[in-house]
Amino acid sequence: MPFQGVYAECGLFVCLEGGEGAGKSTQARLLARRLEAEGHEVLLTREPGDTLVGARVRELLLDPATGAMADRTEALLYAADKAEHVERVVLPALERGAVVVTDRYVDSTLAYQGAGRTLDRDELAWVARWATGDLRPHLTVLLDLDPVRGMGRFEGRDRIESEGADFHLRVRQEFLRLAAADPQRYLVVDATAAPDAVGEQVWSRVAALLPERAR
Ligand code: Z5A
Repeated sequence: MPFQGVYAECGLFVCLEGGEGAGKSTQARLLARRLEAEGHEVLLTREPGDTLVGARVRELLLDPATGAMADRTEALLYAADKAEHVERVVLPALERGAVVVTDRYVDSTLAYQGAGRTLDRDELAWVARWATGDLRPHLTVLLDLDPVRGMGRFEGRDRIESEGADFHLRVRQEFLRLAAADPQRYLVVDATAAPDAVGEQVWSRVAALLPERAR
């Protein structure tokens, strides 16, 4: 069954995507602060792990102690986290008219489990769409950064960060491919710029969506 994409009728759903160290959490916080200062109700959230079930799934997925896991198991665990996240956190906030800012969403699955693990793109998209009821962000901000540079921004490696350079290059290319396929729903930002400069670009695009979506 093909999915068409569901866009919430109230609230505004914004997603930040990108590789490791691209600055997603930094930008999500900056955006949330600015939205709150403008008087909007904001829900700042992330995948995986922002529900009780999701927190346990996150531990399984990212703890190096988990060791090897079949690629399909990994994909299904991320999908389970998404199902819980959308139903319990994202949708209720959108229904209240809030602005939901999520640090990662479905594109991360297409990039990491699809391009990274080389699972079939269409099958994976189907699973992720099914898990989320095909709820799509009004805007996805892709913070684009060379993975070598991103990795250099922090210490310590989880299960996925420990993958090789080729894996992370494929992930970057898939994010860029997804953004290029739907420019109206994406903003691609060069994440080598200073955080405030990146934040300004994000803000000008999000602000343009606010009057129609979440006032
Ligand atoms: N994953 C998946 O495979 N499939 C899925 O469906 C989903 C996720 C949803 C989650 O990891 C992992 O799960 C992730 C993808 C996978 N794995 N990998 N690899 P996570 O939640 O632990 O972390 P992350 O999402 O990868 O984010 P991160 O690596 O922690 O980085 P970030 O949020 O993009 O960056 P940050 O924390 O804002 O900044 C990192 C550092 O850079 C920090 O010191 C900042 O001060 C600095 N920074 C930030 N912005 C800048 C700029 N502009 N210039 C210079 N320095 C900066």
